Amino acid sequence: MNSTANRLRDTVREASRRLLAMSDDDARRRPAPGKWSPIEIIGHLVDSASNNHQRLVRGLFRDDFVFEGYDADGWVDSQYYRDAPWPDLVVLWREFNFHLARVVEGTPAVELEKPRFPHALHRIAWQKPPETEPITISWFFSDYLGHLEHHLRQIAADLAPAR
Ligand code: NI
Repeated sequence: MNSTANRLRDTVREASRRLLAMSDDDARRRPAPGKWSPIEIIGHLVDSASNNHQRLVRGLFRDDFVFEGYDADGWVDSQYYRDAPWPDLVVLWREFNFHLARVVEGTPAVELEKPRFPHALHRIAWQKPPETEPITISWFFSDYLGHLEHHLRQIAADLAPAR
C-alpha cells in the first residue's frame, strides 16, 4: 500500500508543479461549452479528496463500506470553483492529497486488506466493482488514485494544441 501512497504523492507533486505554472486564463478556460475548465476539474478533485477522506477514515471503524455518492457537477457549480484563486486551490488539492497519503501509510495492512461488505462502490467508485463481492480499502484507494490520474490526463489533453 505504501506504493500507492507514494504514487499518489509523486503524481500530485509533479502535477501541482505544472498546474502552478499554468496561467490564470488557461486555468479558467473551458475547452468547450458545458465542459469543466482546469480550475473546475481541480475543484472536482478537491471534492473527490474530501468525500473519499470521509469514506476512508469512517470505513476504518466499521465492517461495511456503504457511503453516499455526490452530484459531481452540482458540487462544482455550487462552490464557485471557477472564481477561486487558482494557486490556492492547487495547493489545497496538493496538501489534502499529501494528508491522504499519510493516512493510508499509517494504516495497518490488516485494515487495508480486510474484506468489507456490503459496499456501495458499484455505485460510487470510478471503476465499479461487482455489488456482490467484498471490497478492501486498498482497492478503494487505488480506484481513488485512478480517478485522479484520469482527470489530470483530461487537463493535459484539453490544453494540448489543436491538431
Ligand atoms: Ni470525476
